[in-house]
Amino acid sequence: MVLKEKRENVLLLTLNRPEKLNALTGALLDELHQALKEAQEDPGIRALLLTGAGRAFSAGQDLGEFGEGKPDYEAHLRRYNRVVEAMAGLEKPLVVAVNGPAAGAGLSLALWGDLRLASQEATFTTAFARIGLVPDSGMSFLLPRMVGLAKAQELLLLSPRLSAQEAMALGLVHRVVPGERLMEEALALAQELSQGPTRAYALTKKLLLETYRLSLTEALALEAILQGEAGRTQDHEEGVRAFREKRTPRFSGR
Ligand code: LHQ
Repeated sequence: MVLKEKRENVLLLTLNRPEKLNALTGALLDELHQALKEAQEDPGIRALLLTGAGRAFSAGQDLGEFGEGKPDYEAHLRRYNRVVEAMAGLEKPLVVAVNGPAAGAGLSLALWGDLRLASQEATFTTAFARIGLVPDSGMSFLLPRMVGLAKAQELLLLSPRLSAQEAMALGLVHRVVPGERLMEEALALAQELSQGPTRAYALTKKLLLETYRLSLTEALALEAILQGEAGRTQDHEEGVRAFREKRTPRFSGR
């Protein structure tokens, strides 16, 4: 259900239920969580790329998973939440390639990518309100921060289906590329990131998340602590040496 393929220092993860538009089930989420955990622990992996198999990125929760029963969504969301925590806490850059429709929690997962590419055919919809639900998988946290409160209100209450171009104009994705070039471009980006200063990336990601809940004084203090940590990495040393020697740095991720 989740394909894993290592290409040099990049781990390519593919949501793989193409016949169901990669709709999310508990089992798929558990596999995704396991893959993220392994990637976090593997020093040989320095960037990740997440995409979907077939014509969709992900249609969100598989609405057929629970049959006619009355499921306990609060309990079910624990499986989503540990995936989201693993994505948000991932100490390596995550590129997401949105290859087709992304809806509901499928859109949430896409937004947790640090850099998000979309094919021209991709579409984006929050979907939750259409079926009488509230945003989840971190969307209530991330969306207003990405697009501002006013736009988040509109996207969450009306669930319009946005084109890739519209999503880019709002900042939901960073780049739109023709479908046939999506994976090539996304892999090139992930490969570039996999040769970067991995610790500095991890600490930057941490800062961008943490500062939301901090005062300016606290944010400045955290910057100083994490800069102290970045300053002690071999990659910082190499970066400065390469700058002096007017050459491209060779970062090791340490
Ligand atoms: C689907 C689905 C789907 C099953 C399309 N499931 N079959 C978390 C935890 C706890 C509780 C619940 O919620 C959550 C978080 C969530 O994610 S809630 C939101 C769940 N997702 C949705 O409501 C999205 C529903 N789907 C759509 O809006 C569209 O299908 C999208 C935009 C994904 C794709 O549109 P199209 O490309 O036009 O395809 P389609 O609508 O024709 O769908 C193709 C088939 O896929 C169709 O089946 P059929 O047998 O008629 O060919 C759909 O029923 C099926 N499908 N999404 N989530």
